[in-house]
Amino acid sequence: MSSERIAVLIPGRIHPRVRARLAERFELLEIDSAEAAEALSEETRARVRGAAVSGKFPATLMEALPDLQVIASFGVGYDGVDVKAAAARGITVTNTPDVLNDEVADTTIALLLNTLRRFPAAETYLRAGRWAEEGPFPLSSMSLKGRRVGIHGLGRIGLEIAERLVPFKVDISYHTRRPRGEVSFTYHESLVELARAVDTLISIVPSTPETKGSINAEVLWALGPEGVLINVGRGSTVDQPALIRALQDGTIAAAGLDVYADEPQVPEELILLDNVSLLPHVASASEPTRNAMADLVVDNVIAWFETGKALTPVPETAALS
Ligand code: NAP
Ligand code: 8YV
Repeated sequence: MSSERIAVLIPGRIHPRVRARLAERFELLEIDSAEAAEALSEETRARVRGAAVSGKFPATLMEALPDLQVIASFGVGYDGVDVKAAAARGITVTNTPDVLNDEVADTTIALLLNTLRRFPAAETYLRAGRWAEEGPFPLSSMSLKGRRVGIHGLGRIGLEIAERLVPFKVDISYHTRRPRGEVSFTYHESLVELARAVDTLISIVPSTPETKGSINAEVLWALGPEGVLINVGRGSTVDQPALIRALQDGTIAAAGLDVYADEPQVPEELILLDNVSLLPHVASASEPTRNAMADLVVDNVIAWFETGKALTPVPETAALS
């Protein structure tokens, strides 16, 4: 195929399957990070026509690669890529939607149950020998039974989460900017209205200027003292200091988090709380799902150079494909 000598850049770390599969067909160039473009000569940078990235791809790197046509981003969320700059330069950006929906939805249910029923703490108790020495682990004060669950973001993953919750016989409602016509779940026009109506808020929205800090003190207050927040979307959508205060002073009861404001940093105040369940951004992190994501990254690059069309371009650059 004609793509054999096309130069594709990987800035920073990426899933090994992306590197291995790209190396079979393309000239692979690697730099330590998106800020290290000067490690390549001007002549080499001028040859780069594709890129695959997990994380940051700033406008400065696009400027350093004058012939760049496509950036294939690993993950469904692509907030690390400056898509506005890419669209302005005519560069197509792709992401990895759908292939991770089931894994992320499954993890969300697990995190919800862990938060309510404190299973990780119960296991730690057993492993420390305390069951035999001190007797049964304390009863959990919370249960999933009878909860009113609100989903913030009923997109590809949010819908999978909602459908998994149906057999748990909980009441389900949601907030998005526009109601999803085809579902029977109750729609709320604002996030704060949703929070007021439920006692369990699951957030699975992208990181955008609009969602930044949207789960704030007012929303947490509306969720109330029985309230539980589960965040599997992005850490930026939560006002993290406000959440820590709300967990410390009983404004809400508990939180289950997979994502944080400044990953991989997790504030000590959160780690010290026993009414939180914390995961290190692992919602999609099984080998089969990460392999499927890696394949979609590579298949997008191949499709672009073979057909001039990407498989899963992000909406902001879809018109270029
Ligand atoms: P999606 O299909 O695009 O769904 C996004 C949902 O959010 C839509 O329902 C959208 O509805 C809603 N939304 C967007 N902006 C909103 C706003 N300002 N206010 C209220 N609702 C808003 O995306 P997805 O595939 O489900 O993924 C969602 C996000 O989950 C990703 O972008 C990523 O950040 C995160 N994620 C995290 C992990 C993890 O490992 N923890 C894994 C996968 C994904 P409207 O457009 O109608 O508002
Ligand atoms: C990945 C994610 O962990 O798809 C996403 O948006 O947050 C996760 O599936 C991440 O993108 C890979 O670093």
